[in-house]
Parts: sequence; C-alpha cells; structure tokens
Amino acid sequence: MSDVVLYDYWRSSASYRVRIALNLLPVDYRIVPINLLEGAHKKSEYLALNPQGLVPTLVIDGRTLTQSLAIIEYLAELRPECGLLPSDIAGRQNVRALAYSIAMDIHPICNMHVVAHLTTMTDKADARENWMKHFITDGLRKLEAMIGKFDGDFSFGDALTMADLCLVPQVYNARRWGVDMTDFRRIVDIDTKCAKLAAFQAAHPDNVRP
Ligand SMILES: N[C@@H](CCC(=O)N[C@@H](CS)C(=O)NCC(=O)O)C(=O)O
Repeated sequence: MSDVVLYDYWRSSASYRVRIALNLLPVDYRIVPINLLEGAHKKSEYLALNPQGLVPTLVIDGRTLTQSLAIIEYLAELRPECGLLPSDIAGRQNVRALAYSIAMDIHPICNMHVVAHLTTMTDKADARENWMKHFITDGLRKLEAMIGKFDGDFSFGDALTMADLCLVPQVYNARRWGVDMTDFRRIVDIDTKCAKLAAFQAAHPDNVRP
C-alpha cells in the first residue's frame, strides 16, 4: 500500500487537479475519500490535517500538504523534469497567471460553502444555477483571451503545464452546470487533447468515484 495519501472528494475540482499531477509524474498514491456532502471535511480528524476544512490534502514524504496549487508546485519542484512549471522565470509567471485565473478567480466564488450561503439569502429557485453559470462563463471568457496570447497545443505552448491541470477540472465543472462552451474554442480544444491522455483519464471524477 502506498505511503502517499490523497484526501479527496471525487467531484472536487481542486482534488482533480492534484490527481492529474500525481498521475503525470507519476507518483503511486491511494485515495481516502472525504465526502463533502456528508460534512466529512468538517470533522475534527480531518481538520487536524487541513485546518481550512477543504479538500484536497496530500500526505507525502512525511509531510501534510494543503492547497492544490501549492501541492502541484511542490510536486513540480520535486520533479522539475515533469515540466509542470517551465524552467524559465517568465514562463513560470505566465503559467501561474493562467492557473491562478481559474484557481483564485473562478473557483473560490463558485465553491460549495459560498453558493450554499447564497441560497440562504434569496428565495429564487434558480439562484444557484444562475450564479454558477454567470461566474464560470465570465471567468472562462477571460481565460480564453489569456490563452489566445500563446500559440501551441496546450494552455502555454506545446507542453502540459500546471495551467492545463486547472483548465480540465474547470471545464468539467462548467459542463456540469450547463455552461455554453461555444465561444471557448481554445479551451475546448485543449480539454479535448488532455482527455486523450491516460493521466487525465485516470483522474476523471467518473473513474475515482467511490
Ligand atoms: N484553494 C483551495 C480550495 C480547496 C477547495 O475549496 N476545495 C473545495 C472542493 S473543490 C472544498 O473543499 N469545498 C468545501 C466547502 O466549500 O465547504 C485549493 O486549491 O486547495
């Protein structure tokens, strides 16, 4: 049994990012499911690992790591040859800007506890769906423009980077909420290319659902 443990929720896009990174490196790991719908992330045992009460948490090298992008950067520094972060300072800045536009601008306002709070403030039955569609569409439009500055098969050139590890779970989430993807040609194209890769397939929520 692997010593590397990922505390994960199958539908969590932050967990999905880390699953792809682990598969790409590759690092052998086992998943401990944390069921967000049952509140497992708020139990004291889990809070002892991750005081924010968010998934994912990765235990690796005897360390307990939180925050998906900080985890991916840890893995990228552990194995620089994986190329998840480019070797040059300007390339790394570009990749982080793309990744952060998803992980720090779209994801937090569409998070479960944020949207749950929204529904306590309105009686509108479609408030949750409208909120998700609005902010995901707005964020993806901006991401499409950012990616348009770079040529290549993936978000930043012809190699996979941390930006693609954020893009694919965000697209999964967008489709789940019924976002119209017609205007996001580059994003859809990158997602299609990634979907052909084994590391992405193995990380897909349908393949890790407990
Ligand atoms: N910035 C954190 C965000 C983690 C996060 O928000 N995870 C979500 C699932 S995608 C979660 O645990 N949500 C629980 C909640 O909203 O109560 C990261 O990237 O790890």
